[in-house]
Amino acid sequence: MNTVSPAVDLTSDAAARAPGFKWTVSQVEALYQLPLMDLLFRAQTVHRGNFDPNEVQRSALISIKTGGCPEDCNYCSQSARYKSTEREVLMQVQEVVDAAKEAREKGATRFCMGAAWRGPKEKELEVVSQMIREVKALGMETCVTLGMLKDGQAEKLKEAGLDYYNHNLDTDAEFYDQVITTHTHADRVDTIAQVRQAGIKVCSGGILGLGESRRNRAAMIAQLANLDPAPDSVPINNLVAIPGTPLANKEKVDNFEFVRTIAAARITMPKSFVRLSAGREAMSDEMQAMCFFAGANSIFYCDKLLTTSNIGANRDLDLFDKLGLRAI
Ligand code: SAM
Ligand code: DTB
Ligand code: SF4
Repeated sequence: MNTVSPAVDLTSDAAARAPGFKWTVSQVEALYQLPLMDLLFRAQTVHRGNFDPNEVQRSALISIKTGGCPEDCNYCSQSARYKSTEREVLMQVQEVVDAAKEAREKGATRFCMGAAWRGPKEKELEVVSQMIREVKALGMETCVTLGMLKDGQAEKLKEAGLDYYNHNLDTDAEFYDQVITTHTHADRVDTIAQVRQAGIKVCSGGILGLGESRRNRAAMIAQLANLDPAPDSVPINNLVAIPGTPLANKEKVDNFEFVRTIAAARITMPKSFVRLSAGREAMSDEMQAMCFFAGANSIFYCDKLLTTSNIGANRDLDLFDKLGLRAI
């Protein structure tokens, strides 16, 4: 057992809220090493200080442009290199708006649109901007994830009414080139800075199960928490192993290690929504409940993620009912 039993120090969570505070990797690693009950208690305490613990935000997700991506992210079905997904063209604006209406009827409050691009071309950005305008007009929050942005593009998205831009750091800067070689961790940080500067809220998190160590996980959490300010929304994905990708046969992350990561995200980013993201379909109700207790307060609420299936609204409604959770 690699846990130690230091006293639960709640005062350090107040210190972490002081302006200019930066997390070291060792400090985050020390959180991971707490006995699970101490870690969960501490995460739940931070959670209750910042959120209603019985409320969970729900976003729907749609792939507006699937496959054929020039990037080589080892986990992704949409890279042109792995031939795991058929390449499709950019969806029509009306098709996307119809999907958003359907999601709104089911109770989603935010609509996320994802495209498998290294980054958008100007013409593509215009079409996506129109999608944003029309989804926004339905009264939903909007989010897009389009890859790296060039100067001026974030401002155009802001003008169209974009609320959130998703761009994950995905993994520790030091581990990044073991998983992705076609762009760098610094490129990701740069796009996040452009998004923030344009006044768009940042959604940035990571993915577990890439073969990273606990230290890599702690480093990724520290790198997210030390973005100034921390992302408004932090998706934590559990690898969905996709046949044909280099990570198709990777060993699964232990459930408690995943819960510890949610708790570490909650403690280090007290005011951010922490999203229990990809991989939920393979989780039991009890595992999801433990993630909510550890501070997750957002989910993807839809039958499909981008190319893989998700739990679906009925099972979610059932679980919310059993746990007494309210959707926001
Ligand atoms: N191309 C854009 C990008 O890379 O930012 C947007 C789409 S990309 C699919 C969004 C995120 O989905 C990735 O950053 C990664 O965290 C997550 N993701 C991709 N494939 C996944 C998989 N097989 N399992 C779990 N999460 C995955
Ligand atoms: C995020 O962090 N996870 C979502 C969303 N942002 C775009 C995507 C999950 C993708 C899971 C694999 C797939 O469906 O292809
Ligand atoms: Fe392309 Fe994004 Fe998939 Fe990487 S994660 S291959 S950038 S769609």
